[in-house]
Amino acid sequence: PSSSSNEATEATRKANEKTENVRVLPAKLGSSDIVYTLAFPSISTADFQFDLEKASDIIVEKAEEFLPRLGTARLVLVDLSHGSKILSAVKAKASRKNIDAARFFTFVGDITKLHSEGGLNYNVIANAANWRLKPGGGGVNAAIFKAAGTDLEAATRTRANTLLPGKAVVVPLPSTSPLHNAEGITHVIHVLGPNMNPNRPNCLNNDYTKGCQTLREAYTSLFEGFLSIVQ
Ligand code: AR6
Repeated sequence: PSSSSNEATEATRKANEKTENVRVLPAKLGSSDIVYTLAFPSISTADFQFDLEKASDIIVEKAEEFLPRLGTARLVLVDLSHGSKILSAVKAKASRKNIDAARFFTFVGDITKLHSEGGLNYNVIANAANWRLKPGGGGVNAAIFKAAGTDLEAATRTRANTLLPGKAVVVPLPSTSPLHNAEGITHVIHVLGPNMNPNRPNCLNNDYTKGCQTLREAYTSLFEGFLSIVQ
């Protein structure tokens, strides 16, 4: 890497340390002990237009519920910018509830480059998918499929062709994928969240009773999937 990209990496790492209070643990404690780390985006809150306050409550509630079952494994909520409203809201609510900040924290960066550019050791990522589990479409889905290459499309197809709202599917990432090589990612968990955008399929027309229920189910499916990898 050029010296300018090294500087960028250092700057990103420092920015994360400063504004996001990240405590990055080594991924390897001993020769075989890995600190399993799931990096996940906020499901449904951008293209699917889900309310941020309600989503942040659900993320914190579900993280609190699953942490005791996850041993030393970590849950990391990721977004692209330091101005992210969902990261601020989750961070504030998690700290009010005294949740262990070494095992559940927020991190700023592109979810496909958190190791190479942010210095975070992670091995599993969640994708805010579409119901057809297709690449493209913008947002984090487009970024993950692009970075993972065709390996992810093929591996996804062997597991599922479609996904229902509230469900998740765990896809082992072949070691030939650039995401496996460059970032150390071994699994992608596709999650389909509730949709409040009238221009997307299955819009819930502002029905937040159903929407919150489906978002809770989505995080339950995601964290159960992560748990199955950790165990
Ligand atoms: N790294 C980290 N976070 C990201 C990245 C990235 N590269 N890109 C976006 N985010 P969205 P949704 C954040 O819209 O609302 C797709 O087209 C973003 O800021 O990706 O569940 C699918 O095909 C936000 O906080 O997902 C579906 O059709 C979060 O990721 C639909 O959008 C989720 O934003 C799903 O919509």
